[in-house]
Amino acid sequence: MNHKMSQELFERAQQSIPGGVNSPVRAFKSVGGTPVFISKANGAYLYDADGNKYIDYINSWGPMILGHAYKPMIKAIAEKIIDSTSFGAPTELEIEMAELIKSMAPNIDLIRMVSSGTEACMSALRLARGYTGKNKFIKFEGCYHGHADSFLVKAGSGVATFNIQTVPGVTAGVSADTLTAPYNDLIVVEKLIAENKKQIAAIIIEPVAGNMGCIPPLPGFLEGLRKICDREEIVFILDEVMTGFRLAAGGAQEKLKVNADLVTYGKVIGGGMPVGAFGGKKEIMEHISPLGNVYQAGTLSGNPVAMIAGYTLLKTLNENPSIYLELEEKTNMLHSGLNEVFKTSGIPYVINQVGSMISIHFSKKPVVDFATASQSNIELFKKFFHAMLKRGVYLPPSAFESWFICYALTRDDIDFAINAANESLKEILH
Ligand code: HOZ
Repeated sequence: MNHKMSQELFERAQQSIPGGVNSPVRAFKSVGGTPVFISKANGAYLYDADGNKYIDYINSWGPMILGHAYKPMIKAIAEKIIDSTSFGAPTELEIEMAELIKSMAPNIDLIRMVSSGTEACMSALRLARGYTGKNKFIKFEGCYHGHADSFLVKAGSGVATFNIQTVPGVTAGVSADTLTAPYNDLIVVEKLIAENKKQIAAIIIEPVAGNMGCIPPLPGFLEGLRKICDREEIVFILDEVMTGFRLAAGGAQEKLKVNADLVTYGKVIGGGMPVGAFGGKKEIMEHISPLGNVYQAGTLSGNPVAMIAGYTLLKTLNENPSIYLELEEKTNMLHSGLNEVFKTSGIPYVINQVGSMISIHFSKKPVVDFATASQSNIELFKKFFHAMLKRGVYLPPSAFESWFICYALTRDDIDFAINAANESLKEILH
């Protein structure tokens, strides 16, 4: 596969963009080599600047649930954009969007649109603090809730990928209010609560972790957190930036039967446009400005082009529940195919999957938290990543990211990836 144009573009990009990219993980720094520069995508396929075709197992880190350039969405955007790209004033479409989300997801009485998952989580945390009058919060090691200062403690995604222990620029004062526990560990959570009695405003969690590879919650874990939050008057925030509308129409809340006080959404609700949202119980949400004094705002919030993109995607998902069955079926097929291939290789591996989120860790032990994810063989992952890429399978360029399956993926595409994995392993083990 020729990557001449991507190499030239990467050289050029580095002259004017830090590290040549606008978000760190995509730089390929942790896997080595040159990032492929994408020129277009359609359905399950990506095309790079050199004309190479890939089957996409990232899907823009989640939002392309139906695949790229979903035709009704593109048409709706084209029709909407004629009427201007932004008003900074309310529109009827925002109400329709809010009503649609409320009809799909549980526990959303009120919802506020923002422009990214980072903004959504940052605002939800501020709201939890404003509502409870408490400052500290608990997050889980290896979970990533965007790049607001408070969340960059023991964070997953790029922070884990680049093994950044302390993020310069985040003050010790801010970090002191961020308490961390291992994912799936209720005992440590109880300990933190006992040590910080009546000081904890919120517990925030990815209900299925997707920023240290894919890590499912163990049975009883989310339910345990819910009980603790009720007992201690702590706001339970589910970060559904990845899982929302992906695992089910009602996201992880529906799929895993867990109730949140506040929920954050991101890229999915914009169909890949820059959108985020936070919503939840009226009693808490009515503290947000202009109803209450917890201030939060944005000119691009509820942007009409972003709204029509997200609305079209969510409406399709809402009206076609069979999409979720098929997404899961396809992911199960990939899972069992990869299992067969890896089983015979003798390489220690763990495949974690929930619905259409899946990942492989090269590990002997079950991967249940950040410590076990970090103990996996990262060198092997790098080799596997490049061997797959050169065969036309585009995986996340980090062992600390989930793969996302899209509906446009055909059974042939899945077979292709399984065969590519087989050949890749042979190459690596040669
Ligand atoms: N942090 C993002 C996924 N967890 C990756 C962002 C990107 O490079 O687009």
